[in-house]
Amino acid sequence: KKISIVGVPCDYGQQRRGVDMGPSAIRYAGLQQRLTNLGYEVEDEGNIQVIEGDAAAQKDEKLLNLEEVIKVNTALAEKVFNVVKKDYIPLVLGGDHSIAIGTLAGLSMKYKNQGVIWFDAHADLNTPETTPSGNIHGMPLATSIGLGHQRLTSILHAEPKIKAENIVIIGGRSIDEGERELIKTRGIKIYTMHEIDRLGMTYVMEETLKYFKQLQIDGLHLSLDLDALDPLYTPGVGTPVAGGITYRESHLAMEMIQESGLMTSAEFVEVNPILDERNKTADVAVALIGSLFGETLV
Ligand code: DIR
Ligand code: MN
Ligand code: MN
Ligand code: MN
Repeated sequence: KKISIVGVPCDYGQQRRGVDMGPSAIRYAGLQQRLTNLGYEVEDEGNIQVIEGDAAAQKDEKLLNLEEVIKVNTALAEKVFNVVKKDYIPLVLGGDHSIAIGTLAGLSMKYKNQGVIWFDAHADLNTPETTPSGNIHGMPLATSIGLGHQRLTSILHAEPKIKAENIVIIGGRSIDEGERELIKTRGIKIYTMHEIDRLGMTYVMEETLKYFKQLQIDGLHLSLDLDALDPLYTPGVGTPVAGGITYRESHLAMEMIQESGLMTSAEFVEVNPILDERNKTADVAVALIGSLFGETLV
């Protein structure tokens, strides 16, 4: 029962400043105490260094801040690999969602058949060809299955970091045309808000976890974008979308992931303190992390 916290103060994957302060906001919401209370040995690795680039050198409007995003994700991938090598559970704090590129690259060095739960209002399956924004935080899942800019898909090694069929997206409600196409052609599993409304979160999580057991995954990563929740609960995100997952539903999902015993790593991203209300979104992140790591009501 050992957890390593890795902060990634990166805001280069999108265009709203402030998400680089996410790791501090989550730490100040009492993260470490929450985990030690559960009996974990917790090590805080501090933050990955995020190097500012030459703004004038940025020319590709389909891949904004590409050089910075490559640098931070390469450093993060190496760090995550080191954490899993010494048998700690990586808990990565964003930063914008582009950092999942590095997290998944690092994890792929140990887990050859890892499953990924992508808790998000978005599918993050854009490529430089399909992106409506040029924001790399809309591309990490596509990148991790090997699609997109070669320098992003080849961090640590040239192989895809995950298989398309090992992905389950939960909470989707803002999906772009190119992403829809990929979901269909690659057979990516998604439970949109429609399915969550119709089937209930209990059923959705039961199906998801059953699916991963069938796949005989050797590791399960949870990548949680705080915009998966309704902005009522997590207003401090860069791209809020109405009609999201509730506070209770998201806790239930975390508790069911814990109960499954499958989870081997997690990341919490897109907390932007500038857009937040009294650190509400970071507080929710820490409460969810508590449930994910085994807090129960009694
Ligand atoms: C949109 C927004 N699909 C894009 N993506 C976001 O820019 O690619 N992902 N916000 O979290
Ligand atoms: Mn996302
Ligand atoms: Mn999102
Ligand atoms: Mn986002």
